[in-house]
Amino acid sequence: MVTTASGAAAAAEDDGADCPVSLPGSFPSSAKLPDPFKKIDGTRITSKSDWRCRREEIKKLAERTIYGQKPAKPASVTGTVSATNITVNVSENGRSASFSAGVRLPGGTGPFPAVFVVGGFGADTATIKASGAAVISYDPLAVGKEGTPRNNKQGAFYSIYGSSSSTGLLAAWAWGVSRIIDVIEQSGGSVLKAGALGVTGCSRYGKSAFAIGVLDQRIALTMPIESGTAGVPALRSIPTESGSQGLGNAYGEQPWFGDAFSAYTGNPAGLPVDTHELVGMVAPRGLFIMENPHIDWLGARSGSVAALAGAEVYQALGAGGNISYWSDVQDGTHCASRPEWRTPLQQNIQKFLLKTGTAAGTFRISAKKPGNLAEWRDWTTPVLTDGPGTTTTPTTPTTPAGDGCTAAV
Ligand code: MCU
Repeated sequence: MVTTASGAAAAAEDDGADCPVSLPGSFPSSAKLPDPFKKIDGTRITSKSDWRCRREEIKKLAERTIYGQKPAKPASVTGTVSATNITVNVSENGRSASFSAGVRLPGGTGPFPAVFVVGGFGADTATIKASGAAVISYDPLAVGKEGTPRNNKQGAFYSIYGSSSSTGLLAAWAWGVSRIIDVIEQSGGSVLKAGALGVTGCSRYGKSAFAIGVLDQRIALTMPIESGTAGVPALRSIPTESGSQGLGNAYGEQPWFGDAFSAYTGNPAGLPVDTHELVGMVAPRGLFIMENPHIDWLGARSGSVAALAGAEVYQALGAGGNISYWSDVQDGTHCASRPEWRTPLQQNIQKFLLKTGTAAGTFRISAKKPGNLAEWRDWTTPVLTDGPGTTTTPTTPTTPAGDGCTAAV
């Protein structure tokens, strides 16, 4: 169980994969952000250990409505890790695909922690390496191409799961990183440390960095930069934020969202989840959200709404110090190199990857784009107990207490 204040990564990609979740055929509408602590059966969780299976509900809802399904580890994943390169070969159901990623090591002696840098721009790779972590350069476009119609998606993911898969690029890109982690785990750990992995990227690759951390609990530190619509910003808030990229616009620009999101582009109140719960899915692991308040298109106000609401999950789990949000920056350029983020970036790497630091997270919300959490929620944050929960799961009435959803913290 990972609901500890230390925020360590989990051993598994999806720690709650065994939780029983049955999704209803339709969802109640809510203009405000859904209560992250309220289960599909309508009861609220009472203990920290209940979060494991509540998180799984959120994951299934997010796959159903926002991302599309991210399949679990395929039957065969093989590959190699060297000081310069990682190769991945995947096969499933008679189909196979390969892709690779570049590695750059920092000075010193390994094995090293590492940060996946998605796409080639906007991430401060110099500070990452100077902090003592390796950089893994991940090209998501080899796993899921941009510029394709939704009925003819291309790339390694779609070679395996089919070009008409309804899974969007963000989940496909996240699947690619999960398979690289499988290879790192299998490599024996002489170059890179499997338990000390982070991810970052800017703009569309900030959306990607966020989805990667949300959908794989082996990521210890998630650092999306200026992610905009389909990234951190709350989907319900975006249509109320002037100048931000509309939901339908983002859905149409690239197949980032899953195909099922088309039902919600004009009706985000109908979504059974919102991005604050994706923030909650990262908890209690390290999360450092960076945003740019100078460009309206990037929806930084809606980003802070999601961060503030998601931080309530961190609080409830006793891990409030593991989330940071920073939009108070000078340079208005999209994906600029920013001096303001260097120290917190290094502190997050030290705390969650090197395990040498203990700096508490910070919220530095720009006065240009402040979100107002009170406007967006009608729920309060529970005081969760440390022990097993007191509620059972009505969908499995014959299952005794201690059914795996009530594991000790
Ligand atoms: C913020 O990410 C995107 C944005 O969603 C797009 O509308 C725009 O075309 O590109 C941004 C980006 O990826 O910039 C590099």
